[in-house]
Amino acid sequence: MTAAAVGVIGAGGMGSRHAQNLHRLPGVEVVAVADPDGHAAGALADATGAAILGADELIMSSEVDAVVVASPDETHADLTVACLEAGKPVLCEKPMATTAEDAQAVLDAEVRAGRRLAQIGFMRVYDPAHVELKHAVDEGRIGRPLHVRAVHLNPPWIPRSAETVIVQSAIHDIHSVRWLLGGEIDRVATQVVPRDDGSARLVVIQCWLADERAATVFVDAHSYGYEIAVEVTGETGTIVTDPQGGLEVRRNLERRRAVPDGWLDRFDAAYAIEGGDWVGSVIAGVAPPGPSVWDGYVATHVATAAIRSAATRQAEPVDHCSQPALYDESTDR
Ligand code: ISE
Repeated sequence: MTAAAVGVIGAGGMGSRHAQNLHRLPGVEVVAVADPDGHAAGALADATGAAILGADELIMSSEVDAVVVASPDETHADLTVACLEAGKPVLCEKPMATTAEDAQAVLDAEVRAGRRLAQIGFMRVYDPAHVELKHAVDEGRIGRPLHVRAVHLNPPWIPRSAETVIVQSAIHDIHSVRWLLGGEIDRVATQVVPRDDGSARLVVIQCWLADERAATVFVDAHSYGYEIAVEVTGETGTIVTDPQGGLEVRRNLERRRAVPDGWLDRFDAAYAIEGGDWVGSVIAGVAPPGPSVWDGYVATHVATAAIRSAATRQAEPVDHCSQPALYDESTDR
């Protein structure tokens, strides 16, 4: 294949961002979009020259080589299964699934397909700051990594339950922990600090790795702006990403920095690199290079254990099946 015709399901912020990034790439055409919101679908179709189709129609269309799933979270698993059953490469936004059962269905579908076709949108693995951190850890600059501290601040936002904050926000940090430590989380303990209306303000997840290393995930669901910071402590030192970035303006006895208002701004570069990497694998006809269905599956299991722990107020084990042979050849993302 020398070109790719992509269909995008979901014309909200994320779907539009992927569509526009892909549309700019040589050899890539966004040929179809699907969204029950006719206005959003129309705007994205106008911007990219795509046709508007229903989601199932888009997946089955012979005009569509590969699909981006960026619809509401609880629809990701079914749509991804449909793509896998149709033999189409798919970039599925995180979370791959919102329940352990749905995660199992996606894993089973890809194993049945017998080849890796899906990439999951844990885009931090494409973020230049995270990539630099990962290289420094892998080069052994701080010796064996022992602990990850992930700090995830969302701007003041719609009230969300602890469950939603975990599957929608903390799931990124869960993937970061596995990626940066190169190990599996086998137990979690969650504490939720509520807001007055009962929604979650802070979600703190303490993670035990199978080999007794540790991680701490801290999400503030309603903070002052959008900030993502990661600190890795190793045997001989600590590495921290700079959550600040950008310019500091000094005047009138003040130092001021702008803070991103959300992920589309903060991870602008990551989304563009992610889309290019994924569609490059579609054109080359090879397995997707980024986070796999196995990564999406394990992250969902850690998230559901964290949700259980928030309810029981006890540490909860993370139980899931062992890694199918299809995922033996892992990527370094
Ligand atoms: C949102 O859905 C995202 O995917 C962002 O990357 C994440 O940082 C945010 O917390 C989520 O709500």
